[in-house]
Amino acid sequence: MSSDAQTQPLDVVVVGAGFAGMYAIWKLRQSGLRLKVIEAGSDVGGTWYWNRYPGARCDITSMEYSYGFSEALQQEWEWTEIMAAQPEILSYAQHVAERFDLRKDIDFDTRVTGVHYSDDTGLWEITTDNGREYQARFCIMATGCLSVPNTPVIEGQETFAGEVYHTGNWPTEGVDFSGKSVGIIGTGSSGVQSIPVIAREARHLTVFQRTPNYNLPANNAPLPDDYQTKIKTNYSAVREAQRHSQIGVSEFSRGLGGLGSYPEPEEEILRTTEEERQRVLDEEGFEAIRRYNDLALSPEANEMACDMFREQVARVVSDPETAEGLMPRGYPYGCKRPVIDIGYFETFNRDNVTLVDLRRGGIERITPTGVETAQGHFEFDVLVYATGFDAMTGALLRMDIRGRGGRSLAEHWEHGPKTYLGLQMSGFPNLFTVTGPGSPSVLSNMLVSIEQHVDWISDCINHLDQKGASRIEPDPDAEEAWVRHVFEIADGTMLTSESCNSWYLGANIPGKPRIFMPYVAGVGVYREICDGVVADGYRGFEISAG
Ligand code: NA7
Repeated sequence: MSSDAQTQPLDVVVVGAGFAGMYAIWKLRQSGLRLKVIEAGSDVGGTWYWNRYPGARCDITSMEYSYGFSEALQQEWEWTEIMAAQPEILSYAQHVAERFDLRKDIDFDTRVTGVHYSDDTGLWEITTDNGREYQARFCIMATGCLSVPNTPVIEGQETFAGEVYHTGNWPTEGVDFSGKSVGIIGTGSSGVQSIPVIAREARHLTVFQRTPNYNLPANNAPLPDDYQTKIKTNYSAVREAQRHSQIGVSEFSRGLGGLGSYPEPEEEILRTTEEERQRVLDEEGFEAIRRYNDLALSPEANEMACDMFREQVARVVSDPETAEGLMPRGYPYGCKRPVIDIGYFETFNRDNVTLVDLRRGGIERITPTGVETAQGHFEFDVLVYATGFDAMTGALLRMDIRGRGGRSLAEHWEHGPKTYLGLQMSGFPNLFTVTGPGSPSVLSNMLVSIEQHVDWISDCINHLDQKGASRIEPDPDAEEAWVRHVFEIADGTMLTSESCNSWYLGANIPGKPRIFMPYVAGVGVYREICDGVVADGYRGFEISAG
């Protein structure tokens, strides 16, 4: 039992000191709550603490992917690029921790193992891997959506004799690839960002690709002065616009680059001629694919745009076989989170880069010296897994979370995650999830969704305390109805397309229920729903004393 907890239970335990946990400290302190944040890493930053792989970068403009809770903070911090790279985002997190003296409320190097609700005391009992224990009235899971790296089980992987890394758990001291040959498995965002950088450093790079992506160019650049001035002059309007937008990015960044800032598509591809499409490809290259507005609803339109994309790959990549290998096929553009890249396709024109298109014969085993595929054996000194995450539910399910009557979250989520508003689960009183499944979460600018959730949770705790109530949890019917609603509005869109194996669906993890997890209606609509629930006296929640 932590010394604090022995004498008196805490008001709140927060698990995780990424952007969500950090903001929770600032916010809950305003109400004078006694809290502790428990963090497995040695410092703040969450995703940006662990994902230090070369080339790691945000895919949303940093002026918008940043906290909006403090006018002084947003005025004083200077971003250097449109979309900041990982070191700069981590420095920002560290600056915030110092500026608001957050670290004094965080226990670092401590991984939570058990989170059990006591029916007797009505408190949450939290156990950790270093023996520290905590008790609290409320528990907030700020555990991140992409925080449990997925390393696929491949025969023989333990026999590999060289160095092994995972992009999602990169060594703090970095990795020196110079003079080494490297094999990388995975071409999602992490692979696509790191491959050009590793290729420049390593003697040779072999890329094992199972599914190519419809990547878009990042268009990153040093932060334009006039853009910075425009945002800083209008920051409160920018933040307000974010809160009522689709993905949490305001129109102030329109046209700049990054997710959510692309200009509105205005043309229907189905109305264009082959000649026009060729001209657009000449002018816009890979970006041509995002000028059309009929791709989401018409499979025919989508396929036409995909044809343009494939043609552009053939234009950029000199070797025809490699170009063919890099062409995505058989699933629509837009069903996965778009991957944005800096010089990815051009990298395959380098003499020291080899593409292994696993669609022509998959990985059979890992050997002491490389990877055996149906196409032959490939040797290298260093193996990098860029194989993604057990997204959205992974971090919660790897802790032993037990609610009323000792019922585990794993049981509650046996057939997929069930939440009310992505904020709470029935049977788990006073346990909250930040950006949990069933909320816009990974479909949005996370900073905007994090602030909304933490504000909502903080208001909820204050409401209970003011009423003299001690417990809140969702009504099972409200939870069921919300799960159905989340499913219904995603159903029929490309996001749930049969041919799409995205991590939004849990399809990247063998055995994980195939359920579309985030809420697609947008952060503005979702915020209104959450506020409406509160205005209706916490409709769908059961609040009780005792
Ligand atoms: P992703 O997007 O899940 O990508 C993982 C990649 O690893 C993807 O190309 C997978 O191929 C590949 N993969 C996974 N398992 C295997 C095996 N067994 N063999 C070969 N290839 C495999 O994760 P990222 O880390 O790149 O990005 C996650 C998010 O982080 C991203 O969307 C941004 O929001 C930031 P597949 O496509 O499954 O065929």
